Amino acid sequence: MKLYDLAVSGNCYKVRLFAALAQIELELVAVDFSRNEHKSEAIFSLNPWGQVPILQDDALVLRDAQAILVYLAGRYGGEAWWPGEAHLQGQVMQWLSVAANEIQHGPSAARLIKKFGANLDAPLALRRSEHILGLIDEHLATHQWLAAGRPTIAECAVFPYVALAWEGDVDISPYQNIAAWIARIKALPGFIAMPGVELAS
Ligand SMILES: N[C@@H](CCC(=O)N[C@@H](CS)C(=O)NCC(=O)O)C(=O)O
Repeated sequence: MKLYDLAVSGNCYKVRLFAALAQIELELVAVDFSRNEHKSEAIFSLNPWGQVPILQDDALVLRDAQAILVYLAGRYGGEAWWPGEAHLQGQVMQWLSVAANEIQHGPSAARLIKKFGANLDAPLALRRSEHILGLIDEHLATHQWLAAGRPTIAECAVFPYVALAWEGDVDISPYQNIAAWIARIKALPGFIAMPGVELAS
């Protein structure tokens, strides 16, 4: 099973992290953004959006980190990561949507601006970051994990850009419940790092 991948991408890390935690073997295919490979015919033929991550599992090709997490967990990860009960699936989905929306337009956008020079609205990204981080922190004041009372793919979707927020000059030190949750995730067996996210010391 192939993952078309970029090492510094938080979206790709969502998938790499889940595969590591769930012990799912992936063949990483590095896509060289410095050579614009993500806009090559080869990539467009797999994903017309010209973005990574892309998962290729035999004849199946999937784009979007959240969709890939649902597929991998449902097909290979067992109920631990993607519960069978509809009400728990709904709870996990709430957080996958947060990862694709509020986090993408908050901490992820702030990082794109600061680290990669993206032409986006920096004050807006910072305001959005504070808003969503405040909400997550409030939720984690009464929950150990985001959904279902155990670590699920919701953690894999939300964790990367929260842990990488500092690279966008987003200060996460006021959020003590988030700090504790980050430590719990880093303590999970199989946890892996990425540039900007260290292993637990
Ligand atoms: N909705 C997608 C977004 C993927 C995405 O934005 N990927 C970035 C790398 S993190 C990318 O390939 N950007 C290149 C581009 O948009 O042209 C997901 O969640 O996977």
